Amino acid sequence: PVFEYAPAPESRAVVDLAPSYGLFIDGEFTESAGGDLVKTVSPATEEVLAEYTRGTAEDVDRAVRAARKAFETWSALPGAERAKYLFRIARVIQERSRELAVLETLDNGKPIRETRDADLPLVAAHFFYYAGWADKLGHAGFGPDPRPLGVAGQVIPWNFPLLMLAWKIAPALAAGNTVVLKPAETTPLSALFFADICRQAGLPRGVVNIVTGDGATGAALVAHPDVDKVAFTGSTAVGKEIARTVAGTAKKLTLELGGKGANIVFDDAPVDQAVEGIVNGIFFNQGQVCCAGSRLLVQESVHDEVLDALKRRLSTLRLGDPLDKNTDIGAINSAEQLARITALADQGEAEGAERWSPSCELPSSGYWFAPTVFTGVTQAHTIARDEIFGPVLSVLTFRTPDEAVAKANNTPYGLSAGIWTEKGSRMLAVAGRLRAGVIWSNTFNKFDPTSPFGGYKESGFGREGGRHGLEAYLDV
Ligand code: TXE
Repeated sequence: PVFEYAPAPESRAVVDLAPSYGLFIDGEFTESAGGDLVKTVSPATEEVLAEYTRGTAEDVDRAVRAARKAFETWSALPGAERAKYLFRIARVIQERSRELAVLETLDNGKPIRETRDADLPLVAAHFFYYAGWADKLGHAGFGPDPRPLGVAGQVIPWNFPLLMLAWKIAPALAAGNTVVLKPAETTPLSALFFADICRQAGLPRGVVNIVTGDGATGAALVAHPDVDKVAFTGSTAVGKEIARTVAGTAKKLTLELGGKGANIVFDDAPVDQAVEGIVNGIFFNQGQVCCAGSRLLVQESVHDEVLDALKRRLSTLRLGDPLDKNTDIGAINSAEQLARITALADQGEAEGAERWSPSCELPSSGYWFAPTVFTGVTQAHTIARDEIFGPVLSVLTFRTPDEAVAKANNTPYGLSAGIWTEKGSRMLAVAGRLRAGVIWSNTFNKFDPTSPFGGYKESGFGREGGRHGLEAYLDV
């Protein structure tokens, strides 16, 4: 179909990028001890956006020492005082949300509609929410005298750079901890802008430190002897490596890892609504979402009806310039991620599943992957088991609720699931048997700061969000 719309790209001009960035340690941007500069590019165009610093173990040490020093005063502040800083940060984020949304879209490749309407509002909401907790910790059932843990070392991925930062920094600070955070190598910019927001909000020096870099920088942070608490979101393989590093130390650990979420559609579900949920479940952020609904389990009797409606809907999605407000599908975050998605999709085809994509033209530069649906998928297929982390849906069928539950649980992961049915009793019965940390009923990918998020099995342990998210940063 041809769409009559005037492309209205968000203006790049709202983002003022420096040619290169240092590390944010002890309240100021500083140069690294020996770390080199690395380019970060726009995944949509491959244009170089800026250079950032690959932090060294020495830089990490300096940041941890700054955080340790700041902990003495920050943890001693009355909760109401910490709350004021967090409220201020939340408000500055709101004031600068247009700039931050454009920045995040540039560095990550996701559509501006998502950064503007999902990422940024949620980022501010997390700071507002945890600000509200800061002066109530002693009265909330955590125990008689809840105490912060100390210095938190936090390592985050590239799929929701600013939102993952908010999930980690807001509860840590509310509870009285100080932080050293390492953003992912392909999306360092919004964390550096956040550092500037901390300055703007008058946050005392050393409370938040941002050390950009790669896996080695993250490993140095996790292994630092003066880090009390490690929080990681990323791949299951790295999560396991971090668990090994932390084992045998006194560090506390929370891990939020991969997933292979099942979106279960029963024959009584309203088809149009379910199709919207399926599309949102796997094509939101190009499927680069740990809780994506990457497996569609559809009841056999409605398989054809649902698939026809799904394909019609996918043919209306618009792929292209992420800064265009009409874009539904943006770029894949990196060449490496694109290669991973391509290899797994090719494997799906080679193993005999049937591959389908709507006709769409992919831009000639940048990293792009067309929305893809595989039908005829069985448990034996690699694409039914491995996390693809891309816009690729694997469709399986079931006949009975028991079979749906068995298939949904037949994965090493346990992060998310969705259930589509009009029958409340079935909804509750099935939800109670799914081994998944988050279960959505007749919706998908809905997030809220009041709601704990996290996984079972190889999806990790610990919860972020809500009251549970604070527990990970408190001792009694
Ligand atoms: O993840 P990594 P990658 C999954 C997804 C994706 C795959 C690989 O399936 O295809 O992982 O992505 C830092 N010690 N998820 O390679 O390597 C790294 O610098 C400490 C799911 O990007 O796990 C980055 O900041 N830190 C996931 C962060 O870990 C280390 C989100 C994540 O990178 C480290 C991302 C080490 N040894 C990928 N090695 C989700 N759960 O949402 C790397 N890092």
